[in-house]
Amino acid sequence: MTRLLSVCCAALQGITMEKVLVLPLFLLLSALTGVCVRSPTEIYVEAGEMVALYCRLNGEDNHRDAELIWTSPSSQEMDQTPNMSSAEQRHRDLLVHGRSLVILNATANHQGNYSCSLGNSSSQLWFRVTVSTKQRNESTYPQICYTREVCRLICPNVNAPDATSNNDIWHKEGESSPKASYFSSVEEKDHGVYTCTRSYLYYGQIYNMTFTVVLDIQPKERLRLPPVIISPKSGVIYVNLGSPKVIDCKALMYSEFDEVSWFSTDSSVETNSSFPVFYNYTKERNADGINMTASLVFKKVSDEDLLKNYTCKLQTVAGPSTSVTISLSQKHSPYYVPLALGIVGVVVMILAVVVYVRFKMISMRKNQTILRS
Ligand SMILES: *[C@@H]1O[C@H](CO)[C@@H](O)[C@H](O)[C@H]1NC(C)=O
Ligand SMILES: *[C@@H]1O[C@H](CO)[C@@H](O)[C@H](O)[C@H]1NC(C)=O
Ligand SMILES: *[C@@H]1O[C@H](CO)[C@@H](O)[C@H](O)[C@H]1NC(C)=O
Ligand SMILES: *[C@@H]1O[C@H](CO)[C@@H](O)[C@H](O)[C@H]1NC(C)=O
Ligand SMILES: *[C@@H]1O[C@H](CO)[C@@H](O)[C@H](O)[C@H]1NC(C)=O
Ligand SMILES: *[C@@H]1O[C@H](CO)[C@@H](O)[C@H](O)[C@H]1NC(C)=O
Ligand SMILES: *[C@@H]1O[C@H](CO)[C@@H](O)[C@H](O)[C@H]1NC(C)=O
Ligand SMILES: *[C@@H]1O[C@H](CO)[C@@H](O)[C@H](O)[C@H]1NC(C)=O
Ligand SMILES: *[C@@H]1O[C@H](CO)[C@@H](O)[C@H](O)[C@H]1NC(C)=O
Ligand SMILES: CC(=O)N[C@H]1CO[C@H](CO)[C@@H](O)[C@@H]1O
Repeated sequence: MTRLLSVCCAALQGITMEKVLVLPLFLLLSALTGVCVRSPTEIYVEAGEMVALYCRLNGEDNHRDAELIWTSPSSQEMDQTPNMSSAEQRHRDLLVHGRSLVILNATANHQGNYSCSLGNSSSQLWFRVTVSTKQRNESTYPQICYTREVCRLICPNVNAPDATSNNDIWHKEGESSPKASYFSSVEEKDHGVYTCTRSYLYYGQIYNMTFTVVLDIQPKERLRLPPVIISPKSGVIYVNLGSPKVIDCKALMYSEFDEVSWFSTDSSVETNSSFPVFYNYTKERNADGINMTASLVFKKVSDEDLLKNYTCKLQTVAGPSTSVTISLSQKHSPYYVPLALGIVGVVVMILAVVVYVRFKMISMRKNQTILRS
């Protein structure tokens, strides 16, 4: 995707790194769409290859449905490409597919500046196509796999019509026979430069598009677990009616945008501590992530509270939310347990005293007999 990315990066001017870190992805993407910068995207293609120029203009709302207009070096005038006659397209080995202009069989005649724009909008993207006849000179796509893990080489997705067959043909640089794109357990020695050739059928001809993927093999990454609720577990929590109760929901997460909150059966729980049931929370940041604790506070557990379910929900920006649901139940016969413990205690003490006295008397008698004799 380097070709596309260079367009994006150009459009990123004016957004500082700080903002990028804080901006949620969707904001970032929407910020990208309108802005356009005139420096052209460099495209290198080998003669005889196919290449697709993707127009990454989404347009502002009022231009969303506008036609894409391409200009090419061979025609100085504007091409209303959606209506460029197919004979004309074929003559030039050009094809418009969706938002892409496809050069089917690159020749020196295709070199030069291309642009796309949306309707009458002012934003315009430029591409500078260079056709090389010597060695392969094109964008490379980096890919990382981890030692002793499954690795599948990914042929970059291009913005061209569907390939004729799904069978991309892979070659490793310096080896003549084709390679499989799948490693069940990838090794250090598998790193290197791979090419992927994908075939397309147009006008009864097969055209090839070749991509270069640079595979890097790295040691296994330290596993980062998904955000998780550590406690409580779903189930019943025993409480004393009329007593205060605090239930801590502890979660481990990695993003400032992740949140832990409590819901009851019918609504979200208040965070206002003047309510009889509310929750408050703390966040602790450390090198491993963020520990967040949301404490559900019952000032006095009521009968009503026993009828509801309480759900602690962890909402994450990175994935689906997770939750645990608990309900409250009254502790059974709260006075029995201490009472029983008390009785056992008393019995044990009495026994101890009896045994002690008994031994004392025996030893005293022994002493007396020794003295008499
Ligand atoms: C591509 O162009 C070259 C040079 O004009 C020609 O020899 C070749 O047959 C063309 N390939 C296809 C698939 O049209
Ligand atoms: C393409 O545009 C660049 C400026 O962006 C210009 O310097 C160059 O001469 C143009 N090339 C052609 C073939 O028109
Ligand atoms: C652009 O075209 C739209 C209709 O396609 C029209 O409503 C709008 O006024 C035009 N804007 C300019 C600046 O010409
Ligand atoms: C491709 O070739 C051009 C000159 O023909 C050179 O300026 C450019 O750096 C080369 N790009 C790569 C990726 O080799
Ligand atoms: C396209 O690739 C296939 C398989 O690699 C090859 O047999 C064929 O000759 C290529 N066609 C062109 C026009 O380069
Ligand atoms: C909390 O609730 C009380 C009573 O409903 C209200 O008076 C108070 O303004 C609220 N406090 C906050 C911070 O919302
Ligand atoms: C949450 O509220 C409880 C009860 O008012 C209080 O004891 C506790 O300190 C509060 N915790 C935080 C982090 O504010
Ligand atoms: C966060 O929670 C984890 C797991 O319970 C614990 O090992 C770690 O010490 C906690 N970190 C902080 C800063 O409380
Ligand atoms: C509480 O949860 C249990 C099990 O998840 C469910 O059977 C019960 O209907 C729920 N009660 C309410 C009031 O939602
Ligand atoms: C996609 C597009 O704009 N198609 C137009 C091509 O031109 C005919 C008339 O010649 C229009 O009817 C199409 O809408």
